[in-house]
Amino acid sequence: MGQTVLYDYFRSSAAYRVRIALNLKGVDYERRPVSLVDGAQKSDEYRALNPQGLVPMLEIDGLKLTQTLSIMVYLDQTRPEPLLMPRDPADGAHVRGMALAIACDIHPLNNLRVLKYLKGELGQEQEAIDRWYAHWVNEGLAALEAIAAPRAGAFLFGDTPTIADVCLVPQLYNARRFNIPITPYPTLRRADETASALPAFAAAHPDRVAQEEAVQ
Ligand SMILES: N[C@@H](CCC(=O)N[C@@H](CS)C(=O)NCC(=O)O)C(=O)O
Repeated sequence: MGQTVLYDYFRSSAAYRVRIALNLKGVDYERRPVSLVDGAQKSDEYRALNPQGLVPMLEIDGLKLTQTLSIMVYLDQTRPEPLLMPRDPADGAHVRGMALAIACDIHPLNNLRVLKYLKGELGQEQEAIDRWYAHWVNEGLAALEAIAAPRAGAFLFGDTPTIADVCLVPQLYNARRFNIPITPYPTLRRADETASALPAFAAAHPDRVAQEEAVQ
């Protein structure tokens, strides 16, 4: 079947999700860094692997997979231990809804290419871009807090990690990098703290990955 290879960038929150998921599933993988600051994601070589020019891209079981949510569904279907999406249809829909609120409604508005477009093509000042970022993150996190709170445990749903936590931790890492206060979101903070303490999450943290890259 060949080796599992993750085309990755240490600070990419989407790639961070897949690092966490692979760690939770105990899948050994090799990282191939794709430098987003150097624009390597737009190279012909990388676009031949992922025509969207986005990281991550995962080679696993002889397949080339893109889109983090699709990758996590595949991992759950092929490696069900531990399950990251509850089998119960209602619980599963709730968990996927939270993951999608992050992956489809918060993250894309604040992606590198969007911020660069605001600055370059639309000529916006950094202050306006920072306001854009803060606005969409805060609106999204406030809604997620309200959705999660009634059914949360130590994690966003119950007491084991799900794809909702796998999406949350990188999104909050990103929010902190942009100096967004996360104090108004106690349920999200609790889940973030619980999940971040797990070795699978800790090993996927951008600082750890950067350290490992530096010693290679
Ligand atoms: N929906 C995609 C999002 C992937 C994505 O947006 N990746 C970002 C990094 S977090 C990227 O490659 N950005 C490059 C760019 O904006 O040029 C997924 O879940 O895989």
